Amino acid sequence: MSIISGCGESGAPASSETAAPAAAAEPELPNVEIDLDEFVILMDARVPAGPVTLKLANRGFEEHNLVFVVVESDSTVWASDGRLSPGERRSVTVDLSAGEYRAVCDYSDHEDRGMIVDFLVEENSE
Ligand SMILES: [Cu+2]
Repeated sequence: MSIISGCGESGAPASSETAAPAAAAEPELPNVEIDLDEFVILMDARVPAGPVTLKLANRGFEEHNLVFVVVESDSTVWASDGRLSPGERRSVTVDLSAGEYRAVCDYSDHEDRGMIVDFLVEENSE
């Protein structure tokens, strides 16, 4: 996230006008887009640690699900609520700690067909 300070405008130092909305309701979470298709999972290789909103989309013509597995322990930390129908979209909030993960569609033989991808969850260094 970039913080833009208007430089050289009025000479007055920009007071720390953060992006906090007037009503400090729910903070906007980073979006992580994940497309499911035959037979591939398309997503960024890096995901920020902490709460994020997964934007799931089944772009295929078969049903697909999604499971997150911690690579080191081979333990499932998150799974979609059942399968997504063809064309279905979902927004889901997850909270992942830093580490190496694997995203898998374990429906039918989809994993063997290629619906498996590793990704890294990392703390924001900013
Ligand atoms: Cu699948």
